Amino acid sequence: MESHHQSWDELQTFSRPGQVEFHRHEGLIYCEVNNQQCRGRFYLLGAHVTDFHPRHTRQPLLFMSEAANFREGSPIRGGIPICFPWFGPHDVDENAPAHGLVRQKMWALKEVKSTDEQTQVLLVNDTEHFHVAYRVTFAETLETDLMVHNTTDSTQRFEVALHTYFRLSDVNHVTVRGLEYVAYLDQLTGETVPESGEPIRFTRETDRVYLQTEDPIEIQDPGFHRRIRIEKKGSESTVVWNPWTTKAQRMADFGDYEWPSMCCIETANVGNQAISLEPDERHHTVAIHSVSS
Ligand code: TA6
Repeated sequence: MESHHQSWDELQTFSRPGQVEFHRHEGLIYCEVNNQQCRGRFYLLGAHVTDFHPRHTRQPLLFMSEAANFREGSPIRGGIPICFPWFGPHDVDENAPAHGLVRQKMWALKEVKSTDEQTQVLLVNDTEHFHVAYRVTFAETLETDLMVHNTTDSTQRFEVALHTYFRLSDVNHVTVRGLEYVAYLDQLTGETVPESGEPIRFTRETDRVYLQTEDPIEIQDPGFHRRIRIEKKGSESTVVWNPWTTKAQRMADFGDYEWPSMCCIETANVGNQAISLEPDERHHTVAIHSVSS
């Protein structure tokens, strides 16, 4: 797993005053994006999108914890962590970091394409078996496209999740639609739960991997008078998570009272839906996030 450390001067070659600007926060470099449609922000650490605020909605789309860490070797709590090349705990190495390696490493910024209407950035990294390229388009919608390329001469398997944290008025009042007819693996009990025919409402710690689903998801948030929509391509798993009270208290980089303000809807390929690539084969996992009132 490479960690790229681009120089400040090299990054400045991508900057455009008022549209693409680089700043430092707690020793980490981030890029602030502005265009007519939205404001956005991403860190080179983990190619981590931490802010997306379309101009037509009052609240930013993404949740960020006020207790988040900003240091290499530690994931940032909130925004869109990239879980790759495994999801959750490593299946054999208990000392390996949860959710893979890339969210704790520095990525390299390769391309910035900026117009008045949108800003598209390309960040890359390399692991032992894969070249990874992450294309993010900040516009009226936020499009995230993670391309994985098998750079070895043998078949390689990986899991992936774009682990998006959404900002909510109150998780007790939201409804999640699009998964009514999909079974899920309950990560808390290990049981597979059959389709319910009902939309999701959060009443306790919720940690579910919905299997075999490519359908769009919609979060209805009456408190913010908006609906968040997640459309996806190349993803057959959807993870739904809220830590609720006890787990929130156990997470040092998450405020004890922040859990009502968020939920994660993750565009993923995990477990039985992990991806196997032949030599030189590529796969894209795409999530398109939008907000409407
Ligand atoms: O996606 C849900 C989940 O796997 C939960 O089990 C919880 O651990 C969450 O991810 C956050 O994981 P992290 O390693 O970022 O604390």
